Amino acid sequence: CNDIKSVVAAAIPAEQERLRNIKRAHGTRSLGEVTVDQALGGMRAIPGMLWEVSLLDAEEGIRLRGYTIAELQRLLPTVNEGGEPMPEGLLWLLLTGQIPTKAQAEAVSEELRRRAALPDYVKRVLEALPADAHPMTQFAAGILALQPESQFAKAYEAGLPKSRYWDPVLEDSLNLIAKLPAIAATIYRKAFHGGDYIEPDASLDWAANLAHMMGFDDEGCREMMRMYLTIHADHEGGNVSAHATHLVGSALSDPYLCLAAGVAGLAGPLHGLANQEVLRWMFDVQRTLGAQPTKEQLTQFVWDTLNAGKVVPGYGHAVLRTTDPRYTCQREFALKHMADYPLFKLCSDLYEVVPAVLLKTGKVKNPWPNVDSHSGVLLQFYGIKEESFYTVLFGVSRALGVLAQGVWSRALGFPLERPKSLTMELIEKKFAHT
Ligand code: NMX
Ligand code: MLT
Repeated sequence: CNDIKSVVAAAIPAEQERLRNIKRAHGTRSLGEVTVDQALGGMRAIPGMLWEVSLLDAEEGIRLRGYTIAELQRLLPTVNEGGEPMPEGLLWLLLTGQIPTKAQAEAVSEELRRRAALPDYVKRVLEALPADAHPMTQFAAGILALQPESQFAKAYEAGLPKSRYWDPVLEDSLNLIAKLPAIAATIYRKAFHGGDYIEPDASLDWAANLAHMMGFDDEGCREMMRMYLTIHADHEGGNVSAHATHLVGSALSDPYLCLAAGVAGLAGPLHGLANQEVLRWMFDVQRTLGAQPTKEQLTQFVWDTLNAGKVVPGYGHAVLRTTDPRYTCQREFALKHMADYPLFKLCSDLYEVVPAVLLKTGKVKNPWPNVDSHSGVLLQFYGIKEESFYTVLFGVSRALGVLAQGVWSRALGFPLERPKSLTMELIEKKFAHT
């Protein structure tokens, strides 16, 4: 069957039964204790929610529905033989739990093309914003402006029973994912090409159409975009964008409201905006040290950044304790397609220099590069030069993971999320006599 909705519908009853069994058999068991340090320290490693579509291991990196990035590159359908995976195939996998056939991935492509048109009022909202508003502000506004389209919000108001929530949430999610390339491209063309918009091409897949509407029709750029939109899709549930989307969804806010919240979180410099920050920092390196800095000069530059009280963007991670496999995947792409590109050489040189410096600080838990450390190099190579736009591309991809999980959160009847907060006084009193 090539119809994604039917395949999801067929998978739901068994997963509901599985969750009931887990509750029945293990509901009262402990998943571990929570220390004061964890409560004060951003809740690191506290297991407090279910997230079915991906799982992160500190040493191995992300698995999406059980598959590593390298496995996905081998197993997901591609447009070109031996080429990069289609993000539509990943969406099928995230929603159904099964690796799709090429026909199934193409059916998702078709489904998204059918739903892709952007209402005129959304274009007008985007046009009303100042052209120099940050692209992430425009992206969040564009997503929010689409909210009147929500089928879930209408169905809920009309009294839809809880057992059917997942259906209009899936409809909303597919509609939203379908329209994100048009929102992103509208922002890009408005901000950087004076509002000279490009119509979608009905013969292209989701990622290639995004590149096309932005003004890039080179097949190399399309392949890069397919890879980029696949590898940024999900990073389990605790990262800021996923968690924000999930939290807002738990109040039964519709997918448009949820994704706008997630995207607002992605816009922070410690999260998705780091890809913009990396490029600016690398340009700063080039401006200060010239085109071919030595390793010694780079080392000093990293120390200068730290001594100025700033973070080295693109390095470190809240969970990972190794080089991010999404970094490695992009590095392999660069080695294949742009081995002699000077910015890639700088990126590689920094890989040799930064971890040792971060380790010497004695406080950074993970000195290795994350996904954002590399993505800008690829985008620059294909002519997408405006780094303030990079996080929008991250957001287009991240929608796949967080919205797919949103469908399952409703299908499995997840409750309102409402953890306990504390005050300093409460902690002081609790441990006063121990
Ligand atoms: N440069 C300088 N200092 C760092 C870095 C870095 N790249 N990474 C961690 N530290 C510091 C951190 O600020 C903290 O300092 P302090 O105690 O003075 O507050 C200390 O090292 C311990 O932090 P960790 O426990 O290692 O990291 P944490 O889990 O708190 O934060 C990040 C994780 C990702 C926020 C952090 O590594 C960072 O700020 N990295 C740079 C920004 C970045 O690349 N973000 C993108 C992450 C990926 N993404 O897309 O979201
Ligand atoms: C992500 O992709 O969300 C980032 O690597 C951040 C995280 O996992 O915390």
